[in-house]
Amino acid sequence: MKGTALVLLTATVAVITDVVVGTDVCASCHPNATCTDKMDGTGGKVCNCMYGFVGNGRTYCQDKDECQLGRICGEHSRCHNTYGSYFCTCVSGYSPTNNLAVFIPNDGTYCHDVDECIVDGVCGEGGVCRNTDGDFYCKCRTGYAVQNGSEPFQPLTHSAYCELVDCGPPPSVPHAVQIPPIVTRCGSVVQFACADGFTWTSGNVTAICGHDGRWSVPSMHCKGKQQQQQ
Ligand SMILES: *[C@@H]1O[C@H](CO)[C@@H](O)[C@H](O)[C@H]1NC(C)=O
Ligand SMILES: *[C@@H]1O[C@H](CO)[C@@H](O)[C@H](O)[C@H]1NC(C)=O
Ligand SMILES: *[C@@H]1O[C@H](CO)[C@@H](O)[C@H](O)[C@H]1NC(C)=O
Ligand SMILES: [Ca+2]
Repeated sequence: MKGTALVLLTATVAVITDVVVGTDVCASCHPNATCTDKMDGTGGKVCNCMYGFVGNGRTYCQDKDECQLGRICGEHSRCHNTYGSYFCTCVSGYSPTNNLAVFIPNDGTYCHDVDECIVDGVCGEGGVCRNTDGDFYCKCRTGYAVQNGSEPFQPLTHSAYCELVDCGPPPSVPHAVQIPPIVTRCGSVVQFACADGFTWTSGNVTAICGHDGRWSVPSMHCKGKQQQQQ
């Protein structure tokens, strides 16, 4: 009660001083306050703390912590209070729509998702990028297999990567030869033929390089021609 009475008394004195001394009021303003016309039509002046400060305009104008006013920076953001002002940044995976590192939301800037897939090769060779809200992930395109991890993976935090599936040298088939061209990548087909002096009797003459990096073994049989003549 004592405190309230003192404030009321101070306020009353202040009003009287304004009217009597006039422009001297401005001389009493705090360094971080501005002197403005009173809105009550008395022709008096009043000290108001500047933007970013709160106080009585005379004996104190202290920093206003804008970050305490709720989520003024908007979604996916962080608020940073500074002396007399504040600024906003975006959390990881988001960036300000003004394309700068920091922003103040009064110009309509807000935090929006970063499309990480715009950067070429973010998923490495053979990787396919998919953007998500606040993040992204990678998968391996056909013909590539994930190594050192599993799909989907995040190349910045996982050590997984895509590697070209290559089956290596095709399998050898008894009494048969491979017909060039020999391509050993995933999905490649290699044709076989019976070697000189042998003839095909049954089975499949192709080997296919599978997604698992292994060749299918041709089921063909080649029989010696002399054997047949017997
Ligand atoms: C006024 O504000 C500035 C920052 O804008 C600050 O550096 C300065 O110390 C303040 N003055 C006083 C007297 O509080
Ligand atoms: C595989 O992953 C481990 C960690 O999980 C990492 O230390 C290693 O370097 C990775 N290997 C390759 C070839 O990237
Ligand atoms: C041989 O086998 C592959 C699958 O391994 C198949 O796609 C192909 O049609 C087969 N060829 C014949 C002639 O049966
Ligand atoms: Ca994203």
